[in-house]
Amino acid sequence: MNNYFSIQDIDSLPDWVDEAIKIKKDPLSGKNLGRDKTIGLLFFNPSLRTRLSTQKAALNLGMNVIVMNFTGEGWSLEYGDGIVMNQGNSEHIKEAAQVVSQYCDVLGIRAFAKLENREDDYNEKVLKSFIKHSTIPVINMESATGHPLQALTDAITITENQKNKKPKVVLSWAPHPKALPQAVANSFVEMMQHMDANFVITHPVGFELASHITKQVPIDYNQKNALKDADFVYIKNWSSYQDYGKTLDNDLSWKMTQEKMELTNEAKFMHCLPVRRNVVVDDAVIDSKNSLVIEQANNRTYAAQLVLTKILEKS
Ligand code: SN0
Repeated sequence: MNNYFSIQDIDSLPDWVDEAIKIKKDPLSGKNLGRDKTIGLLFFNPSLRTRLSTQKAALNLGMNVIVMNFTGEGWSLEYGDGIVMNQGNSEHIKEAAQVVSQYCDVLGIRAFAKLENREDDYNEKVLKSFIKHSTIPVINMESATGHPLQALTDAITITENQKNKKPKVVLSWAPHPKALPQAVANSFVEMMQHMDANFVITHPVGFELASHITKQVPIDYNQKNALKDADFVYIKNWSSYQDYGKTLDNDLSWKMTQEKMELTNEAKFMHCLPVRRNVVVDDAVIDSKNSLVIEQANNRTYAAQLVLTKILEKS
């Protein structure tokens, strides 16, 4: 595998999940694979889990890690071709990507959606430019439209916790004080289409995700109806795709409560974190025995380690 840009880069999901679970049982089994190799992690946005779990994964493989927060510390980058650079941006992606490629063997990039212009975000300017101009493999650590490391983590976590062969999985929108990207929801939706699951999305009217991502997945605008008999409930806020980047009416009645969880088949509660307690989900739910959020965060290391293993084995 050259790059891990989206979940389409996974050639066989069942094999990948099995391999990640094996790595989890013996995380130091590949401790020489990355010896004398360096991973560079570039962040254009904040991070806790992605940053530390990817570092941890690299360390488990014997790699060296260098991390840079680009916003405020790196030169502001220009991406346009043939631009006269007499405005604010100091450095072109062409040089930046080639220079970083000389210092590192693998590159991780986080660059969230700006939520200003849908076409710009969905063209994945930042990630695709790094992939185009780097000479080393690039890993998506949440781009404008996807978070494939999180989705791989979620596939691992569901597999580990499922009690029946074809679980019912519900992705439910939740309210949030800020406009958030669609990235986590997009990759989760794509991932569930590759799993043997009875998958339903529920959200208020106006929060439809891109149809090229949701495809045939059923959408139920009635949250309580969707939650019936669910085995896994994945909660996530996203801003509108149609009215791009807007939060519309931000209906607080969509918060996940214990009362709603009682409609489910004792469902496991999932969220990628960070989460706004008592806005997105009540304390009673996230603190319950059915909450998988801490386990999910733990699995981030093994998802990243698997991706790095695949890249190192190829290079
Ligand atoms: C990001 C998102 O894409 O939704 C990252 C999730 C892994 N989440 C946020 O930006 C939350 C910020 C907040 O203030 O709650």
